[in-house]
Amino acid sequence: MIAQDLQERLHELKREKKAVILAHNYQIEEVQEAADYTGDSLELSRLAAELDAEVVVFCGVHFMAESAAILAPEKTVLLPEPSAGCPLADMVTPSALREFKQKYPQAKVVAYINSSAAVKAESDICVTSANAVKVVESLEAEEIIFVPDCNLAHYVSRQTGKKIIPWPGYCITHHRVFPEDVERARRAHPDALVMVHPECRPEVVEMADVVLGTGGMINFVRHTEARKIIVGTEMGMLYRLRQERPDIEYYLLSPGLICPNMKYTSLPVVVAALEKMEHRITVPEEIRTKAVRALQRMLEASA
Ligand code: CIZ
Repeated sequence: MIAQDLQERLHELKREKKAVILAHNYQIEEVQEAADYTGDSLELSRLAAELDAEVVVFCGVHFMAESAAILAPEKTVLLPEPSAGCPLADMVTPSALREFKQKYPQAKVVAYINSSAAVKAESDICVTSANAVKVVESLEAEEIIFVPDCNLAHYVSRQTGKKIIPWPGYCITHHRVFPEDVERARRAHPDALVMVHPECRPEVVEMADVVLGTGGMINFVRHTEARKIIVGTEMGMLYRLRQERPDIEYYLLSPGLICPNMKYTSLPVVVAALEKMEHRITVPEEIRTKAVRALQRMLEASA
């Protein structure tokens, strides 16, 4: 099918199935264009719960669709491409976390939203890159186990001064950026601002002018007077930023900033998902009730 036919078929299917298409900021252009809403994983999961739809097609990776299923258990949540996983989320398992917790019985467990439902269920509270500093500041605990991203854990400990015990996980895409990439990009665009994601290595974060998650980056460009920005996050974000502020010139910090899992979803894959009503993501109720508690605590702490 050609692109025009695919768009039409998608419209038909959406009406027929009472479906809504949600696309993460890192999705490819054609998927972001076809989506009803784009955003970060938490924004999209909240929309999944609030929107008047029976089916939610979550164009992103597995943990994101799981978060939608946690917050919207009465809806059918589809992940169009079942192999779209998150290596960072896979770096911590519930059993390994349970074992780790025994070493630090006094510690509170903070789970980055990039984790499985089962890991969230083992945690006291969740965070996103946008609210991690505020949420961790609100905790009274002396010790905090932070899973699974050690770079975000480091950033939060620097910002809050809290004692954080990091889990040794990392995002394979952001961790691939080095200080030399920042130097090279600054040399090529000396009058551009450097904006990076806190999943980058601490040495990279240290060199940046602005450190924000994807939602924060979108807000930032809405208001900035900067005309050139070097962007240190997954390349799909450039499309989203251009939609918001087309007058700004954006440069990707490093050609390595591409998440293969985010690129598996294409328009034909989304259409096929709705046609076949695949691949349904569900969370067992005993895990969901615990995971939703950790998410709700985060929403209260970051309100
Ligand atoms: O939570 C998200 O959506 C991710 C993966 C990154 C971000 O900064 O928004």
